[in-house]
Amino acid sequence: MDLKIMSVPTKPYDGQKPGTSGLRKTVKEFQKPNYTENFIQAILSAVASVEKLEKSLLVVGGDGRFYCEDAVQIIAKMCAAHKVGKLLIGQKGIFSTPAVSNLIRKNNALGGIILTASHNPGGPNADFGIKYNISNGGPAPDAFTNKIFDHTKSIKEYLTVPNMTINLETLGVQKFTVDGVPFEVEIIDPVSDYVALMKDLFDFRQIKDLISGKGTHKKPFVVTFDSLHGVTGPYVRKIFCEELGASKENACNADPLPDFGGEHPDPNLTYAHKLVERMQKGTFDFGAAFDGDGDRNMILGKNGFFVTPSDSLAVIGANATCIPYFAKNGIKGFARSMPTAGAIDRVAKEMGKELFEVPTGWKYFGNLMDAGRLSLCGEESFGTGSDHIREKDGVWTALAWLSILAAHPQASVESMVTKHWEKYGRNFFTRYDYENCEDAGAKKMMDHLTALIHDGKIIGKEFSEAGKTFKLAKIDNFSYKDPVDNSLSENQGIRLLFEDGSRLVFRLSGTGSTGSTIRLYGDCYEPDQHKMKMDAQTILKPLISVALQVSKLQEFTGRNAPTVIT
Ligand code: G16
Repeated sequence: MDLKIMSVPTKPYDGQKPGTSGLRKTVKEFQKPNYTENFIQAILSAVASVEKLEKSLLVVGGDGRFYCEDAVQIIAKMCAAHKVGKLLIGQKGIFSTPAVSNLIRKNNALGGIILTASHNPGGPNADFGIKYNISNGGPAPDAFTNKIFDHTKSIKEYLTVPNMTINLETLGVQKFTVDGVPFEVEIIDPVSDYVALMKDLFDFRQIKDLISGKGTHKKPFVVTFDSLHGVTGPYVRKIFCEELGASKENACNADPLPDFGGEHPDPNLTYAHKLVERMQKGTFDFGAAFDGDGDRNMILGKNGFFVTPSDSLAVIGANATCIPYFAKNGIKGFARSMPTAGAIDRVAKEMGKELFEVPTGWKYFGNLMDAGRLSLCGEESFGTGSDHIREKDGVWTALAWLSILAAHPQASVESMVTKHWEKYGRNFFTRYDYENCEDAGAKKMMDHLTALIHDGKIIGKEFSEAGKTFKLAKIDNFSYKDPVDNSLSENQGIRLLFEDGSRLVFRLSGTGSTGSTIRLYGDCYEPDQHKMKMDAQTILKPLISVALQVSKLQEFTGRNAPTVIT
C-alpha cells in the first residue's frame, strides 16, 4: 500500500528550548496537542538545514519510560514523511543512551533521536524528554540546539504519515512505500551491539576471574548492581550475569518499568539509598547503580564506601593502562566539567597529558574527542566515559572499575581510592541541590551573585566560619572557548575562588522539567595525609556556610536545607 504524506497545521509552543541535554518537560506537556510533533518537526527541519535528511539513516529509542512507545510512533511517521531512508529502532522502542551513541557511530548514521529524561522520574505524572544526537554519536552542540529552538518558535505545520504504524515487538525489517518512496524500519535487539563493543574494550576473561575468585584473586569478588528499574537491567543481566558470572539475584531492579517503580532513577546517595544500605551490610565487594537511560553511574565499595564521581574519574585515569582499550590506544588527554573537583587534573599533570575544563554537559567533550585530544572524561553529576562513544556510559564505568580491581589482586574499592589519595592528595567535594525552587527566587539569587561580580568589591574579602577563614581571590561567571571550533559558551556557572584553592560554584540546573533547581558545589584540596579519611561534609561545612552567606540563598528562595546532598 502506498501511504500518503500529510501536512498538519500547528502553532508554536513557548519554552521548547533544549536544556543541558535535550528538551525535558512533564509527560502531560508532551501529550498536549502537537507538542511532541512540533519539537520533532523542529529537529528534522534543523537537520535538513545542514545535512541531507532524505534517504538518511537515523537511530531511535529511549529508556522505556512512560510515553516512549507513543513518541517512537510519532517519530517514525514524521521521519517517513521527511523521506528519511531508514530507522534503526530498539525492540519496544528501548535503547540505553550509550547504546544509541554506539549504533550511530557503528552504522554511520546521520544521527539519532533519544527519548529520555535521564535521571528524572517517569510515569504519566512525571517527566519525559527528547534529544538529538549528531553523526559523531554525541549530543547536538549548542549551535545546533539553538537552530532547533528557532524552528520551534516559527513552526506553522508539520509533516506526517498518519496511516503508518510500526510493530515495535518483532525483530526485523519492516518496509513501507510513502508517496512512492521506500521507507524502512529495522527493529533490533537493544543489547547485543553494545555487548560486542564492551567485549572489544575490556578483557572479559580477566573480570570473570575476579568475580569467580580464580587464580591470584583466591576468593570470589562479590558484585551487585542496581538498575533502579531503568533501561540498564537487560544490559546488566547480559554483561555482568551471563557473560561475567555475577549472581542473577545481585542484579537488582533489573526489569525496566515505565515509571521506574515510582522512584527517582538517579544513582546518588539519596535516590539509590537501597544499594547503599545493601552495601553497608558488608557482604558485597563492589556495587554500582545506574540511572534511567544508563549513562550515569554511582560506584560503591564494601561497607558502602562511596567513590565521588570526581575521584572515580581520577582513579580510572591513574590506572588507565589496566583497561585494554587504553593500554592499546594510549591516553590522548583528560577532561572534566567545570564544577567537577580537580582530582583528575593532578593525574593529568603527573602523566604529562592535556586537561580540559568544559561547561556542564557531555556535549562539550565531543569536539575534543573527535579532534583526537581527549580519551577519558567525567562530571560530578555521576557521569564518566571515554572516546569509545560520545555519551557518558554507566555500565562502561563499572567495567572500568572491575578491570582495575582485576589487575590489583586483593585490592578493594576503598584501598584503590585511599592509595590514590596517599599519592595525589584528596579533593574533597560536595554538591547541594535545592530542587524545584520558585523561578523568581532562584533568578534573584543568581542576579545578586552576578551583581557581586560586576561590583568587584567582594574580592579580597575574608569570610570566617567555624574557625576557618577564606579570602576571596576571584569571582566570575565561567565561560569556555572550544579549542577546536572556537565557539564560545558563556554564563556557565558563577565561581568563587578562594586564596587557599577552595572553590564554590553556583548554577541553575538545565535538566529539570519544572521550577528551578539550584546547584551549589563546594570543593577544596587537602594534601595532609592525616585528614585523608575525614568526612567530606565535615571538611566542607565552613565553606558551604560561606556560600550560603554570600549568596543569601535562604533569603531569596525560602529554603533552609537542600533536597539532595552528594
Ligand atoms: C545531563 C548532561 C550532563 C550534565 C547533567 C547535569 O546529564 O548530559 O552532561 O552534567 O545533565 O546537568 P544539570 O546540572 O544542568 O542538571 P543526564 O544524565 O541528565 O543526561
